[in-house]
Amino acid sequence: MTSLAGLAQIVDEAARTAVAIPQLTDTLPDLTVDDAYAIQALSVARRRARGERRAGFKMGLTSRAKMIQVGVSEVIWGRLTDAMRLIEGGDLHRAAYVHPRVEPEIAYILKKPLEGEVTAAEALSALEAIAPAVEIIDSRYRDFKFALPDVVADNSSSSGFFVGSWSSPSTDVTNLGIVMEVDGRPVQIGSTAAILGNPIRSLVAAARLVAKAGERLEPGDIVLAGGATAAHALVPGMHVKTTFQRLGTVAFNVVA
Ligand code: 0L1
Ligand code: MG
Repeated sequence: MTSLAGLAQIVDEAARTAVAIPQLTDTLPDLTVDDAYAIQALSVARRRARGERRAGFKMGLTSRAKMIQVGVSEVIWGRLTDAMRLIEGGDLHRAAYVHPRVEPEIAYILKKPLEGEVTAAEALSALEAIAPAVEIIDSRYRDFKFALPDVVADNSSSSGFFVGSWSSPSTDVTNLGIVMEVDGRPVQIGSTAAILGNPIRSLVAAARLVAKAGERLEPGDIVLAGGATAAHALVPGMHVKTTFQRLGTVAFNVVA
């Protein structure tokens, strides 16, 4: 059987070269979710070895819309690096991805560590700031189709993120309206309440799930709380603008 390091190389190379691969579970139907998190860690270690730096974590499948869209019903997580962060108001290069999609999220940045079982109040008191954000997800699997171990091994589809202006950590983001527009036309409408009923629950879950992997959330980490709507496919020529009630906007252009 291919080693976990070998599988990490396969998913990492697929991401690096933007070439789609078959699902790992096609040939390894017994691959477990624990194996998949080990593959994810090894594939992100390869990025780190190329010079990318830790930026934080992303939570995935935190809304019903997302679970229905991909047919997987469990909250998952992945790792962010500095190379995944894109400049708000700037360009996204379509050629760097297999089949990118965008989804609106809330970004938290921490001023204190969070580890293991924490309460929502403890999570709130660890916040440095809150911002509107969008995540670029890009499953490296053909046709954006995968089973749970596949997507976890593939860093939970994480491939990029844009963050808007930071607001006070006391900003109430429990139920804020969100409108994502493409070329001025609304394509997704939702609320931050779609993120586990309250996005702070996503940060609580991040502290717990990351601790299971022997890690903790550190000061300076960004945590993306998860998509509030279904994700929208990106093609060159699009101008994407997402407006978050109270928090502001996040915009970018898709270029070839
Ligand atoms: O961030 C997410 O909710 C996505 C997790 C992976 C599933 C997908 O690629 O849509
Ligand atoms: Mg997401």
